[in-house]
Amino acid sequence: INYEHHIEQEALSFIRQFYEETGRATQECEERTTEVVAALRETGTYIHTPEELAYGAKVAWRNNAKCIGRLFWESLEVIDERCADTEEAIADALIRHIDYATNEGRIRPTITVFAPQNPDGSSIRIWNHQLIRYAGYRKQDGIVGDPASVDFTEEAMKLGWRGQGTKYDVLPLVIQMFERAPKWFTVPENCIKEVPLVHPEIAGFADLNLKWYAVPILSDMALEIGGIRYSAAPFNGWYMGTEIGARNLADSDRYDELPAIADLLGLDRSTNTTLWKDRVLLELNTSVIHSYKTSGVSIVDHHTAADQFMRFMKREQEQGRDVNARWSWLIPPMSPAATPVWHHSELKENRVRPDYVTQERPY
Ligand code: HEM
Ligand code: NRG
Repeated sequence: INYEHHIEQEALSFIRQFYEETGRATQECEERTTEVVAALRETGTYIHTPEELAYGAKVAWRNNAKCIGRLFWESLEVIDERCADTEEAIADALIRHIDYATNEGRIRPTITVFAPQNPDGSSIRIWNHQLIRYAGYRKQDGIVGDPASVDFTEEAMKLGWRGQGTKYDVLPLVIQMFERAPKWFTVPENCIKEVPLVHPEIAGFADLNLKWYAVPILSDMALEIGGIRYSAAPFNGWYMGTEIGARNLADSDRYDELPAIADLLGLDRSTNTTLWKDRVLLELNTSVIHSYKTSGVSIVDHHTAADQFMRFMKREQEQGRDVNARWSWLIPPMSPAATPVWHHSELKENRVRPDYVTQERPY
């Protein structure tokens, strides 16, 4: 297929959707359409207005098939940093994003959008998976820290970064502009909010010295709007407790903390039939929700998130829109059949735009 023709189709369908959904005049829509087509034919690209960009980023969230948190799509805060034109300016904007989104714990769903990919394919890339994430170091007898971060950690070290070597070293920001060499930047410690895990009833739980960071800020996906690819557009909401308690700290190929917690609780690990893993998961997830709440950091439990998702589906249907959904991602990893989402395995995923899409790893 003709690439430019493809962009033009995407652009026109987005402009039409924008004017229709936001109740703007058809006269304006026609003028804007003419302008976009002319820009595309002359330069191979076009520039979204700030209003188009903000609307596109919100609709991309509304459309994302894997996200259970979409009820709040209209409240996304969109920060336009398309003018940031050095690695330093981008790093500063990322640190402002972390500060603004963290908001002392009252997390604000936020996206910062940098300049899009050029027609020649060159682009800005943030190498981090999330702006805040823990390093993982391969050692003789296993991995220290987050095994999911081992490859990225090695890249950061090749660039000259050195961590302290703890289980919870926060990784640097790694920014690459176009074909230049990537540059790394340390995130100031006072911007990074973390939550030490305690348990509402089990006093010894705090001695496990478990913790997690407050805000998940995905930074490796592209935001696609109207044929334009924003290859650097980090976004965040708040955590659903199970992401931390049933996956990050629990998976045997992540922090693998279940056996240590079982021993603290005095559970019999010699047989599956004691359901020791299930009992540990319950206490660990109780601790995650309790600790975030008592630290004043926004978090949602999986039952409430599932209820919110059902309200989202109902509202979308009332608006006459299809809900794009990947059921296997929408069901939570704990007690999935105890949530209403379980009973909606008929949900379908389609190719829709705007959307957040995975992109090729830059390293
Ligand atoms: C995925 C919850 C906000 C876009 C997810 C997942 C959860 C979740 C539980 C599955 C993650 C996994 O299994 O690894 C929430 C909650 C939010 C929120 C509780 C609170 C407001 C947002 C926002 C955006 C967003 C603000 C974008 C503007 C996405 C995308 C994915 C996702 C693109 C798929 C990630 C991937 O492919 O790896 N969300 N989300 N979410 N969410 Fe949300
Ligand atoms: N499971 C990942 C984060 C994925 C996105 N989750 C969100 N997104 N809640 C983890 O770090 O555990 N969000 O934008 O809020």
